[in-house]
Amino acid sequence: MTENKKLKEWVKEMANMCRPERIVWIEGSEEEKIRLEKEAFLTGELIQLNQEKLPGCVYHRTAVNDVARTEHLTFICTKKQEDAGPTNNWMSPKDAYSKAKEIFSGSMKGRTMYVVPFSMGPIGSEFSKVGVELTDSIYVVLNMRIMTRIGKSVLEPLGKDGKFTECLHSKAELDINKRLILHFPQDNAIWSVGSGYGGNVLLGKKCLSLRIASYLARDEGWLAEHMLIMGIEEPDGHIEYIAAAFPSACGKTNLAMLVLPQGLKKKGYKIWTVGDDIAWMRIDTDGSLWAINPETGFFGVAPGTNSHTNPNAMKTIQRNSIYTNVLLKKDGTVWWEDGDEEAPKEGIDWRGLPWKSGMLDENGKPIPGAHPNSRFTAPISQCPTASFRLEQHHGVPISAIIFGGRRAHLAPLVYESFSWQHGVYVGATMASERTAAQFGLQGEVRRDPMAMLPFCGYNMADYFRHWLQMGSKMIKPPKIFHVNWFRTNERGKFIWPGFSENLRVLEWILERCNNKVEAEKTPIGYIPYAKDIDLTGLELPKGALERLLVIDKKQWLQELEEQKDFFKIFSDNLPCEIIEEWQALKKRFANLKTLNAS
Ligand code: OXD
Ligand code: MN
Repeated sequence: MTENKKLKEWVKEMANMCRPERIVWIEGSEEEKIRLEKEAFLTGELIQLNQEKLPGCVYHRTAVNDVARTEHLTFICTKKQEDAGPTNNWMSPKDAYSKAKEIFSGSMKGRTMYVVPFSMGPIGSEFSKVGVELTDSIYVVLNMRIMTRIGKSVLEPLGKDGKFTECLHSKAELDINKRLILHFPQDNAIWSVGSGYGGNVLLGKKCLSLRIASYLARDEGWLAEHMLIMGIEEPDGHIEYIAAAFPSACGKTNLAMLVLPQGLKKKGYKIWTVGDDIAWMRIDTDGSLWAINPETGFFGVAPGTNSHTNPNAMKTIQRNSIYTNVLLKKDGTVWWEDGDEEAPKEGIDWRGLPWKSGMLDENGKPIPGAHPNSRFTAPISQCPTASFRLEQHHGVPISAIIFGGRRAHLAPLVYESFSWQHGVYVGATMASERTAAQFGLQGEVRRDPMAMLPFCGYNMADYFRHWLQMGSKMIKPPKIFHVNWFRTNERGKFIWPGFSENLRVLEWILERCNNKVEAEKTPIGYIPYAKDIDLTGLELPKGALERLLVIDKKQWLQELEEQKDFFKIFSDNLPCEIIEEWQALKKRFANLKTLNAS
């Protein structure tokens, strides 16, 4: 299927190590998909769902100890440890290859090795990167089919000597003690073994599009980011695009495809979804930043997705989707906590065990039917708000970059940075509080610069430097904002309703980008005057918006100390611009006599 010498040799070499029974090159056709599904139904790797209610949908369960990204088993394998930096696990390439070779050796015995050529980004676009994933999992092939462009059409432009990222995956024994997710940025290679969970094995996603891509992007002068991309069309047809970075499980998918809140419907906006997880951004000849979503699908968290939080996702996943680790109902449909339906009386849970509504564990806690990190994989093209620019090689121009985290108190609903450099500092000091669903102390603040902590493929101090340099190369850099949908009141309840209503904040952001509204200058940045957030049709308690915009000096002084502790891990390598911004913020607070401090 290919004339590419390097590809042919590499497939042969990897097959010699993994020893599959056969090798199948994936061409990407519909017939091939049906053939693979049938095969997986026979072995139980997949279960066909009720085809009347969920046409084209299938179901899969991963091993019980293999339900999330295993960050502690994820390594950046550069020759020098300092190139991976203090925030990544590091292993020397020599050790990594030798450890992984032991696990890969003979791991595909009796299995088929699928060769999946894929393109991240429209085939042939200047933005795009080609990868080839070798895998012994049909589930992986079918997911890659939704999440990326795969098959013959990718190999043609690769030609005889085109470059590609080598992506090797084997489930091996699905043993957590023999699991490694290894990145070799200097070899443009990824080796993942011992897992079947999406984030570890769909190698085009986090591994290539963020870790390897961020490394390539630094060398080639662009940005690979953990960001959604969406367009907001005004009634006159003009569309502004924004890119937003929030840590995992903070609502990127919901924001990317929001529906208009009732109260703003008459304004006639239209939302366009470009992507919900990854943005690749380049400076174009016009001196501004343009972005593509390299993916073609959503790999979204099911629990909590419903017709209130995300009606467009609910419409997207009714057909041709893969459901993983949700509850399987007796009628061959699926269910998850905080979805649209009441819990069924019974079903088979994500572990494959009989489940009854109201079942409790030994500590008296409800036993979930779906795993909290259960997922749907669905094509973006099925999303009612899918952008018409998804296949355009140029991408979309970005007017605003938004950073955000989950902070119960500190950060106001929204603020605008003073400059690109200040915005990079805002992104570099991003943080989020752990929720009950995450391991660790509830409420504990976890620093997650640009939401890239688990995904930056090189030293994060150099990553900040790269961001700073990108700013100086742009004639019209996007403005940088910070949002926090999660401020709570004294009873611990969210003050801002979130979801659709977030459009009211995006509206202000775009007005600022177009110099249409004034804003109040505070030490942390510009915040809206309460009158400038359109609350038409939204019943907020009196004074709530003002409370959402309060900046508490005491809390910020404490935050500055915590940031200082975080910076220490980068020692001398932290760019001086970041330190300057920290000092300037401290000074602005010191010079302040009074502030609307609570
Ligand atoms: C994530 C994801 O973990 O997108 O960020 O799956
Ligand atoms: Mn993500």
